[in-house]
Formats: sequence, structure tokens, C-alpha cells
Amino acid sequence: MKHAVVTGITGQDGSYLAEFLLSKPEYVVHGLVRRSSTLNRSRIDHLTIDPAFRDRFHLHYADLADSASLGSLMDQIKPDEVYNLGAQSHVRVSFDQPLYTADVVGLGTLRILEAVRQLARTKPVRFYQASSSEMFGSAPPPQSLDTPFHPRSPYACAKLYGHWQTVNYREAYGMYACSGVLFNHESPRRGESFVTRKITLGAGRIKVGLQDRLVMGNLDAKRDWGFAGDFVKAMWLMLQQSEPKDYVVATGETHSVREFLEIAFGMLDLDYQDFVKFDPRYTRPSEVDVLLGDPSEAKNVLGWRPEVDFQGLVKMMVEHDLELARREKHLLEYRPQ
Ligand code: NAP
Ligand code: F7E
Repeated sequence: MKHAVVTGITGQDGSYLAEFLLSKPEYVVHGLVRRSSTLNRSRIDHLTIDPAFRDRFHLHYADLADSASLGSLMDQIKPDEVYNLGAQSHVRVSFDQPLYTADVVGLGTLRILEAVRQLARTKPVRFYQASSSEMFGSAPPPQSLDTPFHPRSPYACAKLYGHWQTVNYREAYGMYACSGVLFNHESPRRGESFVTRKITLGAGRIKVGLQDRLVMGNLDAKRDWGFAGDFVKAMWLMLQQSEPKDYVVATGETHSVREFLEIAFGMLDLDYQDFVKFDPRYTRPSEVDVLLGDPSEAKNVLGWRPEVDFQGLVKMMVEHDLELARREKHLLEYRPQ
């Protein structure tokens, strides 16, 4: 059996990656979870309770801020593959908590790389680092690995630190370590405060009458948005090659937040302009205006292709969140008095 360790398993990508790995009978998946006062495992509950995965899906307490927990888990599990997806991943929040973000996202990557390096002395182990298109920041589009990085947030600076540490561990110690520079990827499991999910949740609730406005920031920013379920396959492919290498993973299309709003509200026969209000609270001290990735290496070398297009992504999220809103309304209407 192949043992894979996944940090950030309770997050959007962690849940899709776990599903994808478990769909391959040769994988045992070990997810690292943080202790919290209430359980936050809704994205992976279906995997935990499925008897088919009882012997192939395990959760372990650890934290990227805690080297000892990472080292002892590497020692105990002795994984073949490590996917480092754990992060304080919200760009706006990183301006409020820059040191914490640098610790978990930047130093956290170094902590797990060190734990993997110790293990690599005794057995082969492959490492994936979740790097981000935010590292390109204000660099003009289209962005590829030949584009100079120009990060525009504490989050992006921390990711860049993790990216270069990953490259350096590969070059210095000959480790099989890859940095996947992934552009924005979304899904019905996306965190509620990221812009796409905020829009589809808001549109659904407005449609059923639970909400009458949606308060947003900069609608002119453009992003290269893909489907998270497609993107996790590229992570796995990167660890299956004969040589380790970094890749950009993107759709190669860019759309503005305004376009996302127009299409999502339009699918519900609503005009977003009747409901969206501006609040500077949702803007950032320094913004990333346009992200547009060039995924040609991922296509040519890994054979990776996104299967869900932009319209399909918006539709999937709108339909999911309309159903959520309907259920919420139903529960409110039928709550015992
Ligand atoms: P997400 O939904 O925010 O999930 C983040 C995960 O990291 C959660 O499981 C979270 O655990 C965990 N985590 C947070 N702090 C941690 C710590 N101190 N120690 C261990 N785990 C910790 O993020 P995502 O969208 O799935 O993204 C996955 C990774 O890809 C992240 O590294 C993100 O920065 C990066 N990335 C994402 C995108 C994107 O568009 N989604 C693009 C490029 C790169 P809790 O549930 O306990 O909070
Ligand atoms: O913002 C604008 C905002 O927070 C997208 C993370 O997964 O992808 C993500 O980072 C754009 C920005 O994602 C609101 O100013 C307008 O220009 O959904 P977001 P992000 O910052 O691109 C990268 C690749 C990552 O690595 C990160 O981990 O939308 N925007 N109004 C808004 N954004 C939010 N969140 N909320 C608003 O109300």
C-alpha cells in the first residue's frame, strides 16, 4: 500500500484530494487535523463514516506550528507521499494577522520539509507544496514559471518563502519535492468568505428571500478560476513523474468578480446591480488586479486538463447554494414555535 499524508485535510482541497486518493485502492490516507473546541470536519465526514475506508482513512492530531507533532507523525506513518495543503489561506485576513500567517504558511512549510528530510534519510518520500498564483501579485499576465514574482500580501510573501524552501530542499538534498503554483480554484466546498462562494451563497439566499443585499469589495479584480476537483488531480500527477519539477496549474482564462456576479445572479433570473453594495471593509491594502495562468507545462508534461469550465463551475456552485438556501428557509418556516 502507498501511504499519503495530507495536511489541511479539513479544507476544500484536502477533502477533494482525500477522495481522489481513496478512489485508488492502493492508497492509505492520513489526514492531519488541528484540535478545535467544536469539530470542523464537515467536508470529510462522508469519508470518516464510510465503512469502505475504515482501514484506509486515518486522522491524526498535528499542527504546522508544532514541529514535534510533524516529526513524530512522519516517524510513525513513514509515508510515501506528503501533500502540504495546510495554511491560513485567506489573503485579506493575512493583512490582519501577518505574523501568524508567516508562521503557519511560511515557517510551517519549512517545518514539514525538515520532518520529511529526516524521513528521506531512511526511505524514499515525495513532497508536494501548495504554492499560489498570489505569488505573482502585480506581475503582468499571463503568468508562468518564467514570470518574476511580485507578492502583494503577507499571505503571498509567506507562500513565496515556502515555494523557495521547497525548491531549495530539492536542489540541496536531492529530495523529490514539487511546488504546484495553483491559480484560484473553487467548488461548493469553498470557504464561505472567499469571493465566489460569498456570491453564490448570497445569490441563493436573496433568491429565496432570506437576504436582501450582498456587501462586497473590489469588483474589477480578475482571476483565473477553475474547479478544485480538477486541480487536486494535478497535485497527484506532480508526484508520479520520473523527475521532480514545479508547475503552474490554471485554466488559462480570466474573469472579473463583476462577471462572476453577473453570471451567478443571472442564473437565478436576478440582476446583481439591484443587490450588491460596496464596503471598503472588503478591499485590501494592496490588491492583485489580474491573474491569468499559462498551464502549458502541466498540459504537455503531466497530461493534465481541467474538465469543468467557468460556466460549469458557476452553475455547480449556484445550484448547490440555492438548494442550501431552500433548506435553510424550510427549517426556519417549520421550526416549532
Ligand atoms: P482552506 O479551505 O482554507 O483549508 C486550509 C486547511 O489548512 C484547513 O484544513 C485548515 O484546518 C488547515 N490549517 C490551517 N492552519 C493550520 C495549521 N496551523 N496547521 C495545520 N493545518 C492548518 O484552503 P484550500 O482552498 O483547501 O487550499 C489548500 C492549500 O492550497 C492552502 O495551502 C492554500 O493556501 C493553497 N492554495 C489555494 C488556492 C485556492 O484557490 N483554493 C490556490 C492556490 C493555493 P482547519 O479546518 O482546522 O482550519
Ligand atoms: O478574492 C475580490 C478580492 O478572497 C478574489 C485564496 O484561495 O486564491 C485565493 O485568494 C478577489 C480579490 O481570493 C470581495 O479583492 C471583492 O481581488 O476569493 P478571494 P484570493 O484573494 O484571490 C489564491 C490563489 C490563494 O492562494 C488564496 O489562498 O475578489 N473581492 N469583493 C472580494 N474578496 C472577498 N474574499 N470578499 C469580498 O467581499
